Amino acid sequence: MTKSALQIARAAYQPKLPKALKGAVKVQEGAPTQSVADQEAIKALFPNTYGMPMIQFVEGEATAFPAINVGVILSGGQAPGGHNVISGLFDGIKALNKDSRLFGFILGPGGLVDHNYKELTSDIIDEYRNTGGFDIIGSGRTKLEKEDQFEKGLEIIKELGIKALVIIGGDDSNTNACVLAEYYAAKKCGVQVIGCPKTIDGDLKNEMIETSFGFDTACKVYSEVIGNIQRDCNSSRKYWHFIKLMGRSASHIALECALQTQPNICIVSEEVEAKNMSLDDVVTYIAQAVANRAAQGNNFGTVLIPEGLIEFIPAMKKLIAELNDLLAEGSEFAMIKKSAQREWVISKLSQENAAIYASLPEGVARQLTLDRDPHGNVQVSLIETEKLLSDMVAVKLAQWKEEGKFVGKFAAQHHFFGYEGRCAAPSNYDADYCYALGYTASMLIANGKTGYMSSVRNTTAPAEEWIAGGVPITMMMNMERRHGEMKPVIQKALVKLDGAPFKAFAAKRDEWAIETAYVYPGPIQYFGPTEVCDQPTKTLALEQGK
Ligand code: FBP
Repeated sequence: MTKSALQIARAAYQPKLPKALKGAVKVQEGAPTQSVADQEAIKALFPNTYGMPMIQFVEGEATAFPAINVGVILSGGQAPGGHNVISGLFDGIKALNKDSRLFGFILGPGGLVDHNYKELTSDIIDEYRNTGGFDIIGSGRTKLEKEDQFEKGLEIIKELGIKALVIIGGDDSNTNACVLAEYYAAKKCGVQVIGCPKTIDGDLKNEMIETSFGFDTACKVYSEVIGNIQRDCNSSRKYWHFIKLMGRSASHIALECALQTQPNICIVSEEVEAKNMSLDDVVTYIAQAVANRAAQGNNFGTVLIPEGLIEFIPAMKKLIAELNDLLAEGSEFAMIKKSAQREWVISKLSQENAAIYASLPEGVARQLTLDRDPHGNVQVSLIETEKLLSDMVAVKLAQWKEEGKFVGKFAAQHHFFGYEGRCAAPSNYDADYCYALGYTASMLIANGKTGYMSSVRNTTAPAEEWIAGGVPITMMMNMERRHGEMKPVIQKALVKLDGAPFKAFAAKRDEWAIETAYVYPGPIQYFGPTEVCDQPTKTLALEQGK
């Protein structure tokens, strides 16, 4: 494979490790834990993995470890740093015993069920160190939740002599990792399951998991491009750029990018929901900012829109919930001719939802009826919210123009940033964090743990001072309604409106809305001074009072 000079230099980068992981470790156990909510229900569902203590690794004395075989799975959407989790895991099990072996299951959890795997040897691992992407083994969204899947997995686990499985995924995948850990523990199969917190969306975090990996790099890539657009927009002064950013549910990415680039407008879905805003309220808010800038002669600007917005507008949320039932498996919708689908949907919805659905532009209405993902979620990345909002803003401004309330011009450009950031080469932060997460997973395995998520904390300090350990996954769970049933799931971390990142944004947004206060962060730097290369996200720094 031909490589660029940067790729060659980057391959040689040695990720930093917390001090405690640099030699032999020992386990320091904390107090027993309990789930964030619904303790009795979670305890009953996870009798073998509930209540385990928090774990921290401290320096210990070298002991001999037998060689172990480990399996690894990448689950869900790509996130920068996945390859470093795997290389950290590989180096960790090799440090314990050089004869340890690592097997990667191909294309996500489905690889375990279908017995599709490959051994990850040192020459393969070396090809992928510090690179973006999940292509070393591929990823997939198969949901591991049924007993027959667990049993099929067990067959190959036994055949390969695998002692532990590491599942690298988001909240849903780690929930499933915990269910699997419980199942194997209950059956006394002798197979451990460890999770690793992944997702660019940044919504798998809590007191013990500071951030999910990939969030840092993805936000830096998007912020670079938003900055470039802002410079373009400030140069030609003729467009409003509507920029949708990934983040299926939470608005962390949009908020972080706003903190990095200071756009004119950033919509935060969690606020829209809390204020019970309608679609028209959101449109009016944007149109007013456009009109205010136009009054100063500035017919240009930037609007950041979180991908999940549509589901947070209370009226739209109700509509989507009814659509989900209507389009559930086996519904007659699939049999209806494409041209008649809209009318069919309108005829089946409740009066209130039918009126909202009928008012939506054709494209968005169709996008809302597309297939759900395997977890039953609307695929919000396919909904062109940025176009929907700019079209509606244009209509409102035209109306205001007639009424003499708008004197400027309005021309829009649309962008969606998501896939371009998910496989970027990891920033130093993600390269180090991921490598440490993988290495920590190997130590959890060596110490016989199961049902734990690898945890690396204190990451706004130098890597030497990072704290590595494990968090029982049951500790992060609560009961939520999914597909009409109450299920144990890891609680999703949405943007907190009383949290420091949102407050920092809210304190400045009125100023950014009227002024041209753009910041142009530039590309991620991998080599150079620490203040340029090793900064965490603003979200994390603010959350940690830095
Ligand atoms: P994960 O939660 O699996 O990490 O994926 C998040 C995400 O990147 C979302 O931001 C986006 O909506 C979704 O994946 C897109 O999924 P797909 O890759 O299946 O199109």
